[in-house]
Amino acid sequence: MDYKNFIGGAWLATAESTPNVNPSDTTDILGHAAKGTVADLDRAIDASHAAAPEWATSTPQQRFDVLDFIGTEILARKEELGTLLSREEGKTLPEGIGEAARAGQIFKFFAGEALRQTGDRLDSVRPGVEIDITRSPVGVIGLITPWNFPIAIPAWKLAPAICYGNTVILKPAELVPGCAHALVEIISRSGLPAGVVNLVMGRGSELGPRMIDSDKVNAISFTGSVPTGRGIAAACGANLKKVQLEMGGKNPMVVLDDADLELAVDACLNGAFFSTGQRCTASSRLIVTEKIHDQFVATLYDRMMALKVGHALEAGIQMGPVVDQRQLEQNLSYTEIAGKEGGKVLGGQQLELATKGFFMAPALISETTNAMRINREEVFGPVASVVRVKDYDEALYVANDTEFGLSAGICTTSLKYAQHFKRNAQAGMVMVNLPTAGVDYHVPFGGTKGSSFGSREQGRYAAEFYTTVKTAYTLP
Ligand code: UN1
Repeated sequence: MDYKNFIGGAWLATAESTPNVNPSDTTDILGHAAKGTVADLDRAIDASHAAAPEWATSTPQQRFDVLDFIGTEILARKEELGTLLSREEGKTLPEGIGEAARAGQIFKFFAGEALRQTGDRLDSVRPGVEIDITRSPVGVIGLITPWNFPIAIPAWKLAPAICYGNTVILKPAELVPGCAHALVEIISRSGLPAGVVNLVMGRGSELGPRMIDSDKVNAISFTGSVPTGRGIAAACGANLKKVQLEMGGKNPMVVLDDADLELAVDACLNGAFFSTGQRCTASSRLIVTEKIHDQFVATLYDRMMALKVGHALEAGIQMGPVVDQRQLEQNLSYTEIAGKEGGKVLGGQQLELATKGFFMAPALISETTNAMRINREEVFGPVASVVRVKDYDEALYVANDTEFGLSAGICTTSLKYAQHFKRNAQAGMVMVNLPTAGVDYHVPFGGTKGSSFGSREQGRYAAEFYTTVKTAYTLP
């Protein structure tokens, strides 16, 4: 399969291409993806720019129809799209299908939102003058998406962009061209005018800066690493370009003595290792109070070792491979560093299975302190560490002692501690007796501190980024 770029309503091949490798079996090449050049991107920017005035004045009905068409087709094809996703990215098939369904639901949500746009009308402080406050589209938006949620994250940027009348250029991660291509192929048949959605695959380091420098691009929404995000924020700041960043996490999960042990172990198992730990919302720091600590670590270790790791498309597999060789090496190097720093490393070895893929056992690192690198830096793999603490107060302190602030969880049966944690955890999302990862599609998503920058994604709050506010005064 050749994945072409989609520019101004036409599918265009490029001179060079990149192979799309299955991380569960590196002999399985799904296809070859276009490697767009700066000239291709410029063409896509021009197409978006040209399409912007027409789409900005489209009716709520037109927007509903397009978004509803896309959502309906994704949901009808969720098994097929989920299979493609799992084959390309490596999350297990149930996870892949679940993510495809989530993408469909996101489009359905924003289809409804297109019909529910409201504004405010106020009286002026001046006699007889009326004020109305409305939201207008931002214009042309560059969307830069990561490999770990190859259909849901493009969906949660594309759907609001379309809903609020913008045009876009989607630049997906090079590791996952198949999902982006499949999604844009559906969009291409949805009735959207040519140029509203453009797909340009290629090198982020080449295309990203051009997108940010172009004065025809009005805003950038990015999900990815902190260093890249910082660079984008600085460049957008210099160009006075609206920017929204979702970056890393080092998400704490606090387990108190009074927690329901089974529930806490389930939440940590899910939060730390599902999707191979490749979620910015993963629970990577398990902060456990003294009395429950040993039993918690022993139970979680048993459950972790029982997880079936293997080919993402094989039935019964609970954890798929790591996405690629570079990420695998990073994970293994972090477990090694944690061991050298004095952590007790359980699991975490590379695995040789029937197919040649990037497999590793999940890793639990106990006896760590929050000062160790393993607790300061994001690994982005199936690696969780445990910090033993005295009591709730120390747990909260350790939970907040990080430069990140995406998601924070607590397992407790105490209403008092749950309530206090909800109020005082420095994170954009707080989970009580639930995994830190795995979020709903109809509510805001985002963090504080180094994890996010700009306004929230998803739910109605997405309007903040994808629109600009206009205040109009009238003397009738
Ligand atoms: C989830 O936990 O359900 O890159 C979503 C990420 C996040 C999405 C997490 N932007 O992992």
